[in-house]
Amino acid sequence: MQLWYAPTSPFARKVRIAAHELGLSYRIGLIKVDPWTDKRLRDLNPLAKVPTLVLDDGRALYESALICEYLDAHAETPRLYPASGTARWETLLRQGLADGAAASAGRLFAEQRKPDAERNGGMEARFKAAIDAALDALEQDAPVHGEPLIGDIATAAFVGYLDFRFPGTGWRATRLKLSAWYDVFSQRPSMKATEHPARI
Ligand SMILES: N[C@@H](CCC(=O)N[C@@H](CS)C(=O)NCC(=O)O)C(=O)O
Repeated sequence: MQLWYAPTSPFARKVRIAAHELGLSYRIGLIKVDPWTDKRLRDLNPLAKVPTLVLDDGRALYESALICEYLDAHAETPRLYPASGTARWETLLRQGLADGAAASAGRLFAEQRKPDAERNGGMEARFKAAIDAALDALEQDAPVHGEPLIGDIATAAFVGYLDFRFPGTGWRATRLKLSAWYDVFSQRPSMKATEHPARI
């Protein structure tokens, strides 16, 4: 399998963390691309987004949530998704929340890089509100330590992306449980092996 990825993408990182946790990293070759400029990506994925996973038979899968579920289903011991019941819906909801917040963070970063005259203050405020409210919700129902589920991995990818793109924003001050959880989680080999590059 090949994972087309960008080192700055929280969604690609989520997939890489999941692959690592499932013991599947060794089966996945990494193809680094810039999704905005690499023309080959759209032939694999009409949306031209990373992550895109190319299977050994040439079929391509996209959307990080789907790729993670595919990897889990093909792991020796699937374990990122509880089979049924509340635990399943809770972790899927947490994944949805963290993915949505990561998308808002990505859009905020892109907005803030525009020349001042092109920036949209209203949209920036909306992205910030989504990020803040998501952090509050994750603090209210902070992840617990143990074998990580997909919601925990998505949360770590989101928080890691915040630290990467918006260092020093002080989100931790009012989210002590989430912060303490992340400090431990970020020491896992899966997190160390997938760190975002030095700020670019
Ligand atoms: N919902 C998608 C989001 C993927 C995504 O937005 N990836 C960004 C990089 S972080 C991308 O490839 N953007 C290029 C584009 O939007 O054209 C997922 O979970 O995989």
